[in-house]
Amino acid sequence: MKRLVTRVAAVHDLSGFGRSSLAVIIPILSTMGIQVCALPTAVLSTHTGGFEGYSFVDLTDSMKKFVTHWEKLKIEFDCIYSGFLGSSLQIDIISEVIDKFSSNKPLIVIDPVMGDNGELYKTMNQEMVSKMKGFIKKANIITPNFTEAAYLLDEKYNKNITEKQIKEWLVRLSNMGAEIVIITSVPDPNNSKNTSVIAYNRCDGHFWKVSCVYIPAHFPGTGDIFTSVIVGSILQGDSLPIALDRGVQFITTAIRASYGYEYPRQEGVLLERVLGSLNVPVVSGSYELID
Ligand code: PXL
Repeated sequence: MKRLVTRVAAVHDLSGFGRSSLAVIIPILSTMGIQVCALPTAVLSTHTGGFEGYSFVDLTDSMKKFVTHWEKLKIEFDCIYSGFLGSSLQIDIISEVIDKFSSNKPLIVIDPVMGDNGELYKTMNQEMVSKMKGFIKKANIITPNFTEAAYLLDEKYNKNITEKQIKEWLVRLSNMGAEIVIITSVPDPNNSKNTSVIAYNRCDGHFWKVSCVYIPAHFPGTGDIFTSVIVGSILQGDSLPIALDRGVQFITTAIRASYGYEYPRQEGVLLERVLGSLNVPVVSGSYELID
């Protein structure tokens, strides 16, 4: 029987407070008309970006049982989307999930969440980095930020990177497996305040760039928000440059709706105020082809 609604298996943590991971992925994809089936990797009281003394429950053992049940139910997914992992052991479990649920060829999206601003997150380590290098082979699309791209390639985090070098990084990352590589938070060597999202599609050899307007605030969870919009957009049938545009536009809208207010940044962007804009038709694109 044909499914009525596109379905995604979302393999991420659930952080109770602070808007990141499943707390943003579920509302974004639901708003985009996509069913989210959560396979939680860990449950935390808050995300780890800026809160002290958080409680962390690793769900590595439970994940196997969840997957066994899903197999018995013969659930099919149109996409398997993974992000923040509770332990490097979970990479083996998710690799198995991908193999077991691959008969209908779901889109595999891996966001190799490991760090930001040149550093690894508190719960990550070098073992995670080396296992992640193997794990991304399984993906059709990967969405590392600039820091994660550097770790995956054993390159230095150097903000003076040229467009030629970043294209080389994209091709090298794609040669590790995924047809589409999207690097976020790429520094602009001509303007230290600006960043861009740069992507490569190995199938047609095109490179795409979307420049991001500088907004003087950093909010955790924005990587999860961006990749969720990319996943939703591609599953709705958008082209890669349109998906990139929608991701950047949404994150910009969300940050603009938030940064004028005085509140602790670690609570994340005021997602609830902007979710509705996901259903506004895309009017004009700002993407560039940079072949
Ligand atoms: O947004 C990435 C992310 C996801 N999950 C947890 C995190 C972070 C980033 O800090 O701490 C638990």
